[in-house]
Amino acid sequence: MSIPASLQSNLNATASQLTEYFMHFVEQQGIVDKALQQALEYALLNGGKRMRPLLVSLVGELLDVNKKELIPVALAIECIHAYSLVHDDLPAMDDDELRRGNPTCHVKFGEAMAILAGDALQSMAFQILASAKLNPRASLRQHELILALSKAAGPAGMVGGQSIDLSSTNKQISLAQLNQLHALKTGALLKVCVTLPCLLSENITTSEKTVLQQFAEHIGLAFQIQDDILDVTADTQTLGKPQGSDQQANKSTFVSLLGLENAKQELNKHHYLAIQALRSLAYNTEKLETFTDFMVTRTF
Ligand code: GRG
Repeated sequence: MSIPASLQSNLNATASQLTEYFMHFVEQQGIVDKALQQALEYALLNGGKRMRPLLVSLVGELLDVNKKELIPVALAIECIHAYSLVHDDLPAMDDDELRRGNPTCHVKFGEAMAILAGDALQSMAFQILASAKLNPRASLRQHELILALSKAAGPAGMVGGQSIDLSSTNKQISLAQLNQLHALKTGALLKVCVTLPCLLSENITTSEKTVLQQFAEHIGLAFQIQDDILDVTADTQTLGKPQGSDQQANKSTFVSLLGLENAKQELNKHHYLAIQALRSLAYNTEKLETFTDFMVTRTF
């Protein structure tokens, strides 16, 4: 299943501007160790659906944020996402050999270099946000952008979720605990894709921001549930990772906890609530609704 036609031009524009900004940024750094440069470029540029940058672009468009301001924001988030995947694939974590149908970063460049590439991508994310040339009004919010991303990525966000995930391996956990784990591990970064464009918007009200964040929480959980469903239903070629890999690692998933049918119900619930949140807003949310439908029905 490919991206819906109505989102294709947003995705194409965002993806190409992101690559251009990234390449220019990397060039400016004057990285001495070319092996490190190759590894971090591989992690960021070697495929990926660019769902987070697309979400930033769609929320920005909804709120009439200048497109130029959104690119560094989208790139900073994608750098955090790419670093998290590189570290998640390491032998000490999920020990995966394939990512996006290609060798994982540590398989291609060695474990130590993959750790460093992840570290570099993480610091680059904040450097990109801190050095972004925003318009005078938006630049007043620059520290808030950095603060929100650091919270979402850090111990009370994505890293915290990953840590709970690792410590709950081989343990029975409740649905509430699984929801909390994924709200942090996968959800925090998706939520910040909404929070950052809201910070750049000049007109958004507090209640509209709350509704958009609720929308993001539901798509975050729906995205993870669909990932768990795909893990048991899709073939290896499609996902680029071994089928049932989370089950093999003895991790609780929505499917292992609820069964396939109830996991699908849970997915439908979050899908419905995400759409309801959007429809309660006085904006044209058609594209974000299409994005939501795609996130929950994706097959890759
Ligand atoms: C190592 C600090 C640290 C955190 C890792 C997000 C994460 C935390 C690990 C990823 C594990 C995983 C596969 C979760 C399932 C949902 C998910 C985030 C899938 C990957 O995101 P996509 O599908 O990836 O957007 P692409 O390749 O399209 O960029």
